[in-house]
This record gives sequence, C-alpha cells and structure tokens, in this order.
Amino acid sequence: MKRKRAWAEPYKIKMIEHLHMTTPEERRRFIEEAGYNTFLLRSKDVYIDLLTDSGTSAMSDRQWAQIMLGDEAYAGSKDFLDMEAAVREYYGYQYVVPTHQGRAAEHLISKIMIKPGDFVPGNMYFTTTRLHQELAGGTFVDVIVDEAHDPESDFTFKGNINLQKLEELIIDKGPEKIPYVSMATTVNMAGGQPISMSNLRALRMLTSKYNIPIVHDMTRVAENAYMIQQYEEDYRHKTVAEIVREICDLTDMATMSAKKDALVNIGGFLAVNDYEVFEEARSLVVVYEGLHTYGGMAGRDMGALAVGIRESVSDEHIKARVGQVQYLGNKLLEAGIPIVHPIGTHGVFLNAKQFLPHIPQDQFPAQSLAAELYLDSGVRAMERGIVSAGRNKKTGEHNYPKLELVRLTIPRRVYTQSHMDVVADSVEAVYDKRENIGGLKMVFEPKYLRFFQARFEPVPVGWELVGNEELSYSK
Ligand code: PM9
Repeated sequence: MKRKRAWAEPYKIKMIEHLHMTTPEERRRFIEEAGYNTFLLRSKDVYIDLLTDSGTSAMSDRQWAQIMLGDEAYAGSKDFLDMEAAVREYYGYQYVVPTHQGRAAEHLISKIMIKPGDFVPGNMYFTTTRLHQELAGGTFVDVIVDEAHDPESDFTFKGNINLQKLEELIIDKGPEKIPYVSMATTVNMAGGQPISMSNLRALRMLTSKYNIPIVHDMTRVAENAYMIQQYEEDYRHKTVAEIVREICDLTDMATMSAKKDALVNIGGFLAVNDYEVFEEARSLVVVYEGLHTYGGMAGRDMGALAVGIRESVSDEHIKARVGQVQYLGNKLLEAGIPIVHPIGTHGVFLNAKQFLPHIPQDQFPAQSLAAELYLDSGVRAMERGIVSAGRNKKTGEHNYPKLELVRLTIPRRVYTQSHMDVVADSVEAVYDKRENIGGLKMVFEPKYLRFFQARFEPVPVGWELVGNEELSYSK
C-alpha cells in the first residue's frame, strides 16, 4: 500500500518572538484586572494568543523587504499603485480606495449606499458591518441558511444564502428599499463557514433580476475559495487564485480587512466596479481616512499588502493554513469537546452552550469559558455569543443568538502544531472541570461594540442573577 506522506508548512522560520508563561496566581490577578474580558488583557501576559487572526499574521521576508522599500510620499506612492495593481489582477475589481482597515471601508460603503429605512440582507451579521449599516439608518436582515445557526449541522456550505428568504424580503419591502446584499466569504460568526460557488451564482441571478448589487465582504475570500476547491466537484482542478477571481467576478464591490487573508498587520480597502460609487468613495475617504492614495495606511504597509495578496492565493499556503485549523479541530473532536461542525477555516469554535449547559445565556457562558481557558493555561480566545451580539436597536434588550461560542482563532504562519497540542490539552482540562465554572454579570457596558471593552464579575455556580446589580441565591 502506498504510504501517505505527512504535510508540512511551506516555509521555514527566520526570526522568532519569545513567549512568556505566567503562574496560575498571576493569571487570576490579570483576568480580574481585565474585568474577565480577554480583550482587556495585556498581550505580554498571554502565552498562546488565539484572540484573533486579524493583523496577527507573520509576514514573509518578501513582505518585510517591501516595508524597507516603502515610498512614503503623501500623494501617488508607488506602493499604492502596486497594491491597486494586485487588487485588479487577483480580485478583478477596477477601482480601489485604500482604508486603514476593514471597518473603514464598511463605513464608506454604508454611507454611500444606505438610506434611512433601508434593509440590508446578508449571510449572518458581522459586528462592525452591521453597526455601520445601522448607523447609516439601515436594518440588517439575516438571510443565511438555517443550518448556519445549528452548531451540530455538518452541512458543508453553511455560509450559503437562503434565496427564498431573500426573494421574499425583496418582494415584501420592495427592491428600492434594498441597497445591496451583503455577502461574506467566509462567514465569521457562523464559525468560519464558506459559501458555495453554486449558491453565489444563483444569488447573482436573483439579484440581477431585481437590479440589486452584491457587496462582498472579502476578508477571508481565499479560505472560502479553498473550501470550494475541496468540496465542490466542478472546482477540484481549479487553483485557489482562479476560484478567488471567479467569486469576485460574481459581485459588484468589496470591503476588505486585509489584516486577515491578505497577511498584513494593518490595512484594508474598498474596491468597486461602478465609477460613480468610486468617485463618491474617493471624496469621502479624504474626509475620514486620508488622501485617496493612502487612506490611512503608510506606503510601506501598502507595499507589504501588494505582496500579501499574491501570497494569500497560493494553494500551498492556504492548504497549510486551513490544515492547521483542521488539525486543532480534529484533536478537540477526538477528545469529545463540543465544537461547531464542520471545522471552519480561520478558527475552531467551542460550543459554550453545550460545554457549560448549567450557565444561562444572560450569564455569558462563552465569556466565562474564554476567561477560564486563560486561567488554565494563558491561552487567549474570544467570545462570539451574546456579548458580541449586542442589544436590539429598538427594544434595547440583549440579542440572544443561537450560537454561543468561544473562538480559538489561529493567526496565519505564527504557531506550530505543538502550540496546537498545548491548546487542545488546555481545552480538555477546562472541560474536565466544567461543572465548577460559574457565569458572569456585566458591570460595565460601552455604547458600541460592547465585546471589546465590557467588564464582568463572576457569579458563583448555582447563583441566579436578579436584575443586573444584585445577586440572590437559587437552588
Ligand atoms: N474581524 C476578527 O477578529 C477583528 C476584530 S472583531 C471586530 O474576526 C469581517 C468578516 C471581519 C472583520 C474583523 C471585519 C472588520 C469585517 N468583516 O477589523 O476593521 O472578520 O479590519 O475588519 C475581526 P477590521
């Protein structure tokens, strides 16, 4: 029988960054000081940092070379032209407006396209995307397939849009009330789940029928393309670069947080095919970000981004990147840990509702689980549940998402499989003591995107919260 050869990362390590391990006593103090919010920890007190894959990638030697070669002219930097050329070549969009990161591109497109009273359908909300749509006067409507809200469904393309739901919305509200469909590759809040090319093609046909544009959140488009290559029959022999281009060609405009797929520590852009939208964005970017040839980025960052775009669509790179995430996910599955199925592309998502079934959702089980993981081993993860979902903009009540998750997000090209083994060990250790883990109460809540800065205090196991201030005992 032919032996299957193990795969390895398609790079070797040229420079390292030291990690620092803390004691359990130190971690207890640090998490208390951070109000049980992993965003408020100092990174020097973290051992393995799986908070996010955003801006945390290791750049290549070629990208670092661009940092040294950066053209820091205020206007017309060669690095902007390189970045614009890379966007045109690999993504196919004609006009590019640079921004300091993804949410700034979301701000511009929401301001340009959305009128008060509009509805913006999308394949599940993302925190910053929805907020900018709401600030522009729109209402986000979730039209993702139902499987996406079920952490145990093994459906391969949980990022798909339910086209019937979408068409019903268009007919109900009228196409003139739908400025665009917001379509993300992959869907972060669902667990890093891809949309299929066949669903996207059908979406294109439906939106063309009503003359509604598609705005593509292309933050993790290469990872989505890889999943299409792996699981959609017709794409098995296409390269990731070809599939990325085909996805982009089916859409009208895109917002990009280049801090993820595109392998840079800062940066983003808005890319469009419509000249009028471009003109509007180019004049607004000057107000909010900077001149239209840097938009909040340094020349060197745009140079690194041009190279990052090219590297991000390499089949070898993306296979190793998603392969590492799958390695961790499979280890946790083997250990019987409840995680979101199927394993996503940028992280493994713990199902906190099933992990800690004794903690009611308004005691923030995922927030508590993320804090507990840090206490156990210094591994930092992120809550993606009721805290991230925020409040209903009309009633002011918490939104209660079906998914109450802790995201173990894997930075690109940063950690080794041994780090993944340590993470898996720690998750298992926390699972063994799950019955002793209590919930939290929120003691400080910022106005916007509360998950970044909210503070919490522990609620002992078996205690039930009455109001948000007093604790009263319940059996
Ligand atoms: N995502 C993440 O950790 C950064 C912090 S959480 C807000 O997953 C999508 C799909 C994202 C995303 C950021 C943005 C915003 C837009 N779309 O962070 O502003 O995952 O560059 O991008 C984070 P910026």
